[in-house]
Amino acid sequence: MNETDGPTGSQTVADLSCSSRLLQSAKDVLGEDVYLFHTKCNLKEAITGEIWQWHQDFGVWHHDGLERPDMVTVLLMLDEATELGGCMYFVPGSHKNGDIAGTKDGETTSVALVALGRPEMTELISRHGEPVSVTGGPGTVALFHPYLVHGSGHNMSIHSRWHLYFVYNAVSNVMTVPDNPRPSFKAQPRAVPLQVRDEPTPQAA
Ligand SMILES: O=C(O)CCC(=O)C(=O)O
Repeated sequence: MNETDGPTGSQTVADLSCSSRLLQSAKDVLGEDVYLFHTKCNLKEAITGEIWQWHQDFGVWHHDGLERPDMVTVLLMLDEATELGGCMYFVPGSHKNGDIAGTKDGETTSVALVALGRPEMTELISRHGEPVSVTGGPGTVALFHPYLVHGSGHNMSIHSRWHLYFVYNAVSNVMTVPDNPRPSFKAQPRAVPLQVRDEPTPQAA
C-alpha cells in the first residue's frame, strides 16, 4: 500500500509511513534507520470478519531471508477496535521466547500461518499470564515485536474493524533473498532508509 505505483498503492499510507509519529517511533525502538518491509490493511468486516489464530510473525519473515528479528510492527486502528469486534490480543512478554514451533495452517485465515495450538498456548499463557486485548478508537497505535504471540477473534459486531500495519525493518538487517522469494510487496529486500516527512495538518474550513 505504501508503493504508490502499485495496484493497491495509497498516497495516504505512503505519507503516514513517513510521519514522525510512526516512523520516528520505529527508529527509536530499533535504534537505527529503518525501511518498510511491507504494509497491509486487514479489513475485518462487520459480522463476517474472521479469526487469526495465535501466531508469531517472524517465522515467515525468517524464511524470506531475514536473520534477525530487528523489526517492529506498527498497528494503526482505522476504526474502533473492540473485543466484540475482533480486536487483536497480545500475550505479554511472549516475544522473549524466540521462535516457538507451531503448525502450518493454510485454511483458517486468508493468509497461511504457522499457528500455535492448544499445548503451546496453554504452556505460554500459564507462564506469561492472560492475553491482553488491544482496543482503542480510530488513530490508536500499538507497536509490537515480531516474536510477540498474537491473534484475534471473529468480528461478531455490526461494525467493521479495519487496521493498517506498517512493518519496519532495521536497514542493517539485510535480507538474503531466497531461491523462491515472495513478491516484494510482502517481503521487500530494498533497504532504502526512510526519512521523516510530516505532512501539514489540514486546517478546518
Ligand atoms: O488483523 C488482525 O486481527 C490480525 C493480523 C495479524 O495477526 C497479522 O497480520 O499478523
